[in-house]
Amino acid sequence: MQFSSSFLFVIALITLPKPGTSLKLERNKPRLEVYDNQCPHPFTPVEGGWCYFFSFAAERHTWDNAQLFCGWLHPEGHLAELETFDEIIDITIFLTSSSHAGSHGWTPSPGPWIGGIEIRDTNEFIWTKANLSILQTNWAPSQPDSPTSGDAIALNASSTFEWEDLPRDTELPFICEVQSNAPPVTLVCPEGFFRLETGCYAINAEQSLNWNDCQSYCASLTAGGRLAEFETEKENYLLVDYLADNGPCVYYWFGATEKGATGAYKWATSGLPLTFSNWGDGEPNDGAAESGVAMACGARQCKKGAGLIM
Ligand SMILES: [Ca+2]
Ligand SMILES: [Ca+2]
Ligand SMILES: [Ca+2]
Repeated sequence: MQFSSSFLFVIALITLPKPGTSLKLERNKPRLEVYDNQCPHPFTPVEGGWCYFFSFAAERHTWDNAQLFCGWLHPEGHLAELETFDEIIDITIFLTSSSHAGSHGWTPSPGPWIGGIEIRDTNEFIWTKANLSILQTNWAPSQPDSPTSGDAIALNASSTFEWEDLPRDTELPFICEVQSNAPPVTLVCPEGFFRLETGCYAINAEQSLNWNDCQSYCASLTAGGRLAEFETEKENYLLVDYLADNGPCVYYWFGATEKGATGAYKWATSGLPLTFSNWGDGEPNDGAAESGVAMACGARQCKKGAGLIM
């Protein structure tokens, strides 16, 4: 079976090794510099487009009171929710490279609180404001381990800000968050890439390559290049709309792949399960192992792409 196949990809893994943390501190997108008026007072702008408030030790609260405090600081304020790999990386790099832990009286740990809580006593956690399951984590070894129901997540300022779960009535410092004010500053993409709100991408509709060869080709174009992995549903639809308006109507490989012949799909480089999907009717339907996933532009749907592997 011969399809005209194409691919798209995102760029730039910048590796920042941090010995002693279980989180591999690497970035998969260029980092947004701090910009003027990024954050409302008294929030601190952090590279990556984030706005946080870092409490001092005198402001120690239970998790619930810390959440209230964040709401008093700003109508949209809430305990920090680190929903994406990028956000975890950005805040962890910021905290480990600044003197916050000492100057804010956060050590000895535990603390500060962030905005994740446990569902009953299941060891499953959600971001409360976003009401999202927490899939991308940075737990310290052996965590979560608290037997209390409805525990919450604290960073450990004494050990590179890895996460631990603690009873919510523990009084700790905390980190609040608000959305940044301004539109993102210009993200400079490598030559040949175009920019969308969610990153730098390129498409190649000229060559027919199988999924593995596309992945290799992406890596050859720029440091960290890879088939696109959609961290959010928004990223998926931004690319779908872009392709509908700008790309030829072909199948486009992206960075989801099957592990074995299980029908379970993950993002290839992060290893995270897909948190949303947009399968076409009857998909996925390929019985082969390690199938890649492609988008069919006309239907604006994902199609399992074994037919593209030649
Ligand atoms: Ca956040
Ligand atoms: Ca628990
Ligand atoms: Ca714990």
